[in-house]
Amino acid sequence: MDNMQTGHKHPLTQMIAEINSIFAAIGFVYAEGPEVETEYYNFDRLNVPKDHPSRDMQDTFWFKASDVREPTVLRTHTSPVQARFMESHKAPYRAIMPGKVFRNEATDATHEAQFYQLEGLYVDEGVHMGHLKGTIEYFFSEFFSGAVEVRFRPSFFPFVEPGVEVDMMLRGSDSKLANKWIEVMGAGMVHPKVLRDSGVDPETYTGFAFGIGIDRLAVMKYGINDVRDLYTGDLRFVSQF
Ligand code: 2U9
Repeated sequence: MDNMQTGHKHPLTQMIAEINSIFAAIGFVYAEGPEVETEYYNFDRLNVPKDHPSRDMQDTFWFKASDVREPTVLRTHTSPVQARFMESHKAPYRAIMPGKVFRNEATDATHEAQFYQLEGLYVDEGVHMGHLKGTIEYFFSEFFSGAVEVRFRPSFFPFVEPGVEVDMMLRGSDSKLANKWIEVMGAGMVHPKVLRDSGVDPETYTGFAFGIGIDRLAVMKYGINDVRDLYTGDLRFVSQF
C-alpha cells in the first residue's frame, strides 16, 4: 500500500483557507449564507432596481414559481450574506464571505455558470476609502507574496456609493503578472440605503465592501488556462495542487 495516493483539499478549498487566514490576521471573521436565496435578499436589499437586467431569466437561475413560496434564485453574488450578517450582528464588524454563486450564462475558458466569489465588509465609525485601499493592498501583497500597488477607477454598483474598479500591479517579481496593471475587483463604500435597510444607522456608521472572483484569483496565481477545470474533479488537474 506504500504507493497509494492520498487525497487532499481541492485547490479552491485551499485558496479559501489561505484567504481566510490572511484576513483573520487583521480581524475579519468568516461568514456563510444560503446558496438558494430569495429575490428579496439577492436583489432588493442590495438596492438593485426592479427592472435591472441582472434580474432577467437570461442572467439568473430562477426557481419555478409553483415550487417556492416567494421569488427564489440561485444567488448571483455573495452580497446577500452581508445583508444577512448586518441584520443579525451589532456594528462594528469586519467579515469575509466566500462562497459559490451562479449565473445563467454560456461557459467558456474564462466563464463558468458557477464560480466562487469572495466578498468583504467592514463597518465601523469613520471607515473610509483609505481603509478600503489599505486592506486591499495588504490582502494582495500577502496573497501574491510581493509588493503590490493598487489603484481605483470610478465605477457603479447599486449597493455602493462611491463604487470603484480596483486594479493591481505586482512589483519586483518574475511572475507573468508583474509590472502591469490588472483589473481585479469591484469595491466601494456601502450605500447608506443598504446600511439602513439592514438595520445599520448610516449617520453613525460607514462601511466598505469589495467583491472578487476566486476563480480569477486562481487563474492569476496558478496560471490555470481554463476555469472549467476547477469544476470537473479530474484528478489529473487537482493532483497538481
Ligand atoms: C453589501 C453591500 C455592498 C460588494 C461589492 C463588487 C463591488 C463587485 C464583482 C467582482 C467580480 C463580482 O465576482 S465578481 O463578478 N463584485 O464588483 N462587490 S462592491 O458590495 C456589497 C455587498 C453587500 C450589503
